[in-house]
Amino acid sequence: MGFTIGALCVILLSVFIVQIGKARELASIVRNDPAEQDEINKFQAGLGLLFMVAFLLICVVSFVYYIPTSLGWGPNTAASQHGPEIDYLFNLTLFFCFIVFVLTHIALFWFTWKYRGRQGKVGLYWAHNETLEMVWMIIPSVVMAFLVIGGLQAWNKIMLDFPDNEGYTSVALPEAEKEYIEIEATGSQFLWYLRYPGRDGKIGTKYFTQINSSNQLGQTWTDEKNMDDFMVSELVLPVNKPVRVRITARDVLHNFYIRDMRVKMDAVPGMPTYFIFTPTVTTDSMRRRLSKEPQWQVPSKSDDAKQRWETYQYELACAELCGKGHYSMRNIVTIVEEDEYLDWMDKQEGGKLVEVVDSVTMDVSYSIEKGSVKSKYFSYFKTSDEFNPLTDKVSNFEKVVENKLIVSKYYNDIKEMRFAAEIDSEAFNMYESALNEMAPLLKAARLYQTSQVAASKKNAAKAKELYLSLTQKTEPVEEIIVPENTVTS
Ligand SMILES: [Cu+2]
Repeated sequence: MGFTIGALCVILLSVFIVQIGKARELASIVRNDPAEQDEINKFQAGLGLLFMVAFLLICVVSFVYYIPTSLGWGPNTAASQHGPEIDYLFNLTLFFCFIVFVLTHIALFWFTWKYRGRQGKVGLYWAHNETLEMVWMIIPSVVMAFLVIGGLQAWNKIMLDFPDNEGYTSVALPEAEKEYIEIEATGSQFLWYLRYPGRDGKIGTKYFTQINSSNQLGQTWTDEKNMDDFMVSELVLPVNKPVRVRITARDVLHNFYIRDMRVKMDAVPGMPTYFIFTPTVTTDSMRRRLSKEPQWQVPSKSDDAKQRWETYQYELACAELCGKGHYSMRNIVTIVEEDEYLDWMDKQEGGKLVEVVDSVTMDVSYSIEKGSVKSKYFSYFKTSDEFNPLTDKVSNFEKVVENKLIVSKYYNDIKEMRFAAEIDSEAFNMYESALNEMAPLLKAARLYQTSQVAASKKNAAKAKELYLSLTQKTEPVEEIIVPENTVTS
């Protein structure tokens, strides 16, 4: 309301000044007084100078005012490895533009003041001036060359692709050099299809003729690489690991944009593009960074009980106006530590263990519940009566997942036992060291491939052995409370 009234006042005032000026001008023509005409010109040019000062001041003040929300300033520094370079280029461009902006505005209004109409003064006719033309061509071209070459160098560095033939490989979790995670984002009116490669680290092939209501990307089911690919609505990525996003579109132009990561690339139908970036700030650290800023210490719009910084999320948005539902193409991006990432991967892969008790020996063993794996491949064939071309591979895949779930079960059981034990007691330390021993087994179990069924089975057996040695050793100890669901044999 206040703003509307203010704006209205400004408009009325300007109309008033213009009308007064017009009336004076008309009066001077009627009176035919040249001196008065000079006075009017002086007044108008003076107003121009005043406007210039006010305008430049407003520009500077608004810039300072918006610093807390400007990219590359205040808390909004980039959260990816290449980001600071882009911020630097933006600021360098801003610096030169600011100088040109101020100088040209001063020149514009100063000239209207200095060369305002005066009686007896005639304008000078200047056909051209070579020195002047040289100056206004050479200075901008040097500055432009400097900016463009700097930008090109940064662009080439950022867009350096990972070639397959130089030992770069896409994996589920990069741990060595030349390893990266490849994910796929497909723009579609009006949502993003986000696909992860699963434990094999390879995105399966797709072909547009295969697209139907239950196969939105057109994945080809004869390709083994598709078996573990899963689709998500929220991007979760581990911190400090290189990510290559394969960007495609199903219908019209879209744009894959993660502001905080300084990632922006068109999604073009029929022409895959890509962007490589390494997130360097987890969502949690970003929130902590924002918590120090006064404008983030206010109640959150999405959750009254929380402060604004507590609900901050990185966001993937479509940055190409692609139709009337364009605004809905936004997904949350969460950057987490490696452990959390692996836990999340487990949830996406799915799978459920069922307990099997041998009726003779009463031995307990575990196996996977058929159809509990959650990848796109499994959910597709769960509801479709199409022939599954990879039936034998499917059972191997389920075996590998089963072995992981077994290791994971033992790991979590020991964790619970440690939780129940008194901190720093003998039992606690024993569980602690068992967990340390178990951790690499769990990690390996998460990354075994279909071709490594035997290895994954051995791995699970090792975990079982470790678990049994522990429970058998601790059973007689009285003060240990064994949780109800712990299985002993
Ligand atoms: Cu779009």
